[in-house]
Amino acid sequence: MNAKIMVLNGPNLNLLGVRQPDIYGRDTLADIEKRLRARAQSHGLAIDMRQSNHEGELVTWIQEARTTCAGIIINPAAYTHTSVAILDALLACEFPVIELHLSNPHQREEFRHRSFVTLVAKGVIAGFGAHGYELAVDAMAKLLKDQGAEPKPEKREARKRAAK
Ligand code: CA2
Repeated sequence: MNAKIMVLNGPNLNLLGVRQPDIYGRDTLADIEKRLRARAQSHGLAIDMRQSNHEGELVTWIQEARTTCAGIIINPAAYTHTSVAILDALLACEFPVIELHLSNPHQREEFRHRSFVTLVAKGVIAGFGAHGYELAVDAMAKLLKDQGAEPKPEKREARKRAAK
């Protein structure tokens, strides 16, 4: 079976394509998922894409991914800036985490400049709109390929950063 990547989307991202197209674009989450599935397949990967408006549900899905997936791509939306619970769940994962944003939070209000998830993310993709999802799956495919060649101690480093 193909390795599976969990693609998680946080609160209000179910409104994509419906409101605020100037910031978040015109694609719906379903449009994005369709393109992402094809892109993942081209790398020999499967995706499991989900969206929730609830922090606890996202935490439960991250825990589920620990045993079913090879990596997580996550757009935590507003929880990026607030959620220690999501950070802790990701810290318990042994696989690569990629943080993703449609907009570039660093060009926006100051409260969006801090990300808890960044402490555990291998990398961050931000500001490329819906195309960022495909960039993230390309990056994940490369990470997993490289990881197959040489296992990395990256989680230990992330835990050290989070403990500071
Ligand atoms: O740029 C991103 O992807 C964000 O994660 C989006 C979050 C925001 O809180 C982060 O700072 C950056 C907001 C998602 C809200 O999505 C909507 C989509 C369409 C209409 C309204 C909200």
